[in-house]
Amino acid sequence: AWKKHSAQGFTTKEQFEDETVRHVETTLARSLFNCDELAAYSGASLAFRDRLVIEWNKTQQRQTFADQKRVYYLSLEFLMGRALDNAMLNVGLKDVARAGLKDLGFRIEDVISQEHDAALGNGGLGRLAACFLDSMATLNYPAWGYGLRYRYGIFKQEIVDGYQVEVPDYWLDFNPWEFPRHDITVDIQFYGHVSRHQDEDGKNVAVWEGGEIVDAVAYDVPIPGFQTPTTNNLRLWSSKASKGEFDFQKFNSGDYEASVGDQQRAETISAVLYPNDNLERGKELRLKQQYFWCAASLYDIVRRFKKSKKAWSAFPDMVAIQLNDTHPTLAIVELQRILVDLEGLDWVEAWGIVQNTFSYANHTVMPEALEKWSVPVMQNLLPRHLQIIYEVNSQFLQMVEKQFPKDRDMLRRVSIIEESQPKMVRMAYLATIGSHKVNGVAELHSDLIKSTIFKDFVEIYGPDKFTNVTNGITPRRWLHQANPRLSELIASKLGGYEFLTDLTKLNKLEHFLDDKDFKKEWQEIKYANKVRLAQHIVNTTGVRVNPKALFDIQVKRIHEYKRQQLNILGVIHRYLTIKAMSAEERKKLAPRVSIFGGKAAPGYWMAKTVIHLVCSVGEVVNNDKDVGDLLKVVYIEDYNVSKAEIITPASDISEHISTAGTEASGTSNMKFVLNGGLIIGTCDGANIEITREVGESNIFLFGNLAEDVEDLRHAHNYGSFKLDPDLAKVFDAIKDGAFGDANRFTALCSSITDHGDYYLVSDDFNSYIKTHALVDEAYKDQDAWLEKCITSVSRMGFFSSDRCIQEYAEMIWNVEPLVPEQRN
Ligand code: 26Q
Repeated sequence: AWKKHSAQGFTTKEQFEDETVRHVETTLARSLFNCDELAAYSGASLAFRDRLVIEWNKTQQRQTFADQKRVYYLSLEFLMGRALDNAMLNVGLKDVARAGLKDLGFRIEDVISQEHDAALGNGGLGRLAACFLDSMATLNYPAWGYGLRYRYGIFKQEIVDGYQVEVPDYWLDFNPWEFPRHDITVDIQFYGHVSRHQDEDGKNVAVWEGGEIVDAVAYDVPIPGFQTPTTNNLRLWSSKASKGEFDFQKFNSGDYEASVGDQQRAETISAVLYPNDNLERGKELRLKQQYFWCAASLYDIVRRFKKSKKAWSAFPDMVAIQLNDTHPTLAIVELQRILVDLEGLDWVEAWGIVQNTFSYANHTVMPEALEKWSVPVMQNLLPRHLQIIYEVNSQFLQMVEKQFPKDRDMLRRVSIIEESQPKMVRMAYLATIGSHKVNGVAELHSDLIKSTIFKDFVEIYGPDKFTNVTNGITPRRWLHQANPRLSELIASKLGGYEFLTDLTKLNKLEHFLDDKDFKKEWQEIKYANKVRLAQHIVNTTGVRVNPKALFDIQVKRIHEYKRQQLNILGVIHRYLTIKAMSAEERKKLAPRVSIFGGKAAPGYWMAKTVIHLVCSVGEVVNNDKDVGDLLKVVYIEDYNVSKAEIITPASDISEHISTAGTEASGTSNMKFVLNGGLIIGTCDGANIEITREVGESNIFLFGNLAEDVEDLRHAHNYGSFKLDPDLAKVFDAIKDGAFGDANRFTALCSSITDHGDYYLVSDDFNSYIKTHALVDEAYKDQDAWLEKCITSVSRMGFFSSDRCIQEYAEMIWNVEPLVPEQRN
């Protein structure tokens, strides 16, 4: 008979209060009399954590006994944001908590905002991993995430005198959401050398010896599904000096200081997240991070498989490993090493198992973001892995040679080893050769990779190895949590919250396009969201913005290809236009607030210059009496997941204006439309599919197409560059010092005017300005605008990460959901 678990956790307000108070008084050893918001946050989190832990243990037990295939999602980034709000909503007890906290004298919003964001990622790729964890748990897939437990996440951004300043993000002071597993420790080897031995059967085996050992310690984070019985596990590895090594050295040399130094060197591996987004810089420590994490994860996965006592040939039937970009590619090599060197399988059988286990998602076509590692660096750090890579390459090239006899150039092009000085290992090729499926993240992007970086590989393997899975976002965080009032309004019309787990249900909203009360309430909610953002802006920047103005938002990592420079140059054009207008003309203009946010990689000088230009323009425009409310320009400091939850619901229009063919997908575009904002964008990434879904009349597209970019660039380089005349006026104003010392912006301007305008800012400028004029016009008809917004939201069902995960599960992973048996 089924027995109720002794600790089901609270369900009523009173029980929640009891649990929270108990944790404050005992777990935290604090008196209720000096219980501040932080203590209330801690107590409430521990109360919710207890609930999650019960489900988590049950889920893990169920998955162990189920004897079915699991997914392992390997990502160097998990941009999780806050956990408490999410946990409350997922277990369906936020209202209970709100009432309980109120009794205790707190506002739930203040308590929630005590939590430090878990910011273990840079941008889109890391947030995608977090959305996927949410969807996998919600859809009851037996899935684990594997990542690194960085001591410092992405830096905090301060804007000081209009410049970005980076501040370390030490986030682990008090983190109730992680469970250290000191008993789960893996020895990870680096450096050393390879020798050959005969085993008992006379077989020649490679042995990797010497070098140094670092310990990987597991920290587990529970990932609750939305109102499902599944709570999955995210396992993050932390580096520590190996106990054996540390003691041994101390003993050996008596040099205490040196061994403390060793200890610190070991801990450096998981100390900090590399803050580059879409830019690779071959630092040895980054390669160390990658191997440390891949080796620890693989050891864990293999150990779990071995408990099942199945034959190795069954490994791909029990294990699917998804590579989030090429960052975990060494996992491929590590599995081959385990199977051949440690488990004694023959090479060919092992390689078949490896290929059937792995799949690889590509997130970029841009050459500067493609990972390559120098052969000498790899030789030194991972000598055995380099040998395996050479062997894989040799067998691959033999196969290609048979298929394309005498095509020497083909062999040179597809070789894993680039014959440069020094030689380089091309990780995207290794990932492709070691996987059974490779996917891009939006249709255009998946087509582009097939015709560019993987063109030869499509010839070699045939087109079926390459596929598309268009990205998605979790509607739980990005609608229900970020925009609770809109979620509630939708639920009241659709008769419940089913749309949160089947987002296509939103299409029923189109039936309410004539419902006056519904529309009025929709508009009120948008306005309230804008008021909230305006409040945040005045609190943090001192700039007062009018919530009735059109909010025009671009928040994402700062990168030349994303073209924040196009946006700010357009804003300057608007400013100059306003300045040239008569008072009468100005009255007809729709007031605007241009909102920017996002971090620049600390070494990306041009991106930092863009931030400085935005701030400098804001300084001038916001204090110009001629302009008043007609234009305000603000930079929101330290854009992160929890800020996005405030910003996304407050947009009227958001900018997704990358040079066509450069943004693999984009996911904030989806978030903004799902929250009732419209988009101005280029025909790039997922914008194209958003257009297909919402209809061309509900999106503002502009600019050159991906297919024309190459020719335009070529033309620029052969003397036919013509600066757009409106843009020329903008540059004149900058050069005249209208926004402070012009020298600070020389390089930015000349990258466009003198150095080939690689990102086509000038080519797209006129189209961009004209399209913004259309936006102004459209916004004047508030009724028509509202109809566009509601229609768009109703057609966003496709962009749920649930759809996306189902596609991965069916087309790539071949895994089934696991739900508990019903027992009475
Ligand atoms: C690589 C080597 C060394 C150091 C850093 C890196 C590195 C780190 C992060 C390279 C790339 C990234 C991040 C890439 C990224 O976020 N790509 C985005 O992925 C999203 C999810 O698929 C897409 O929506 C975006 O279009 C894409 O830019």
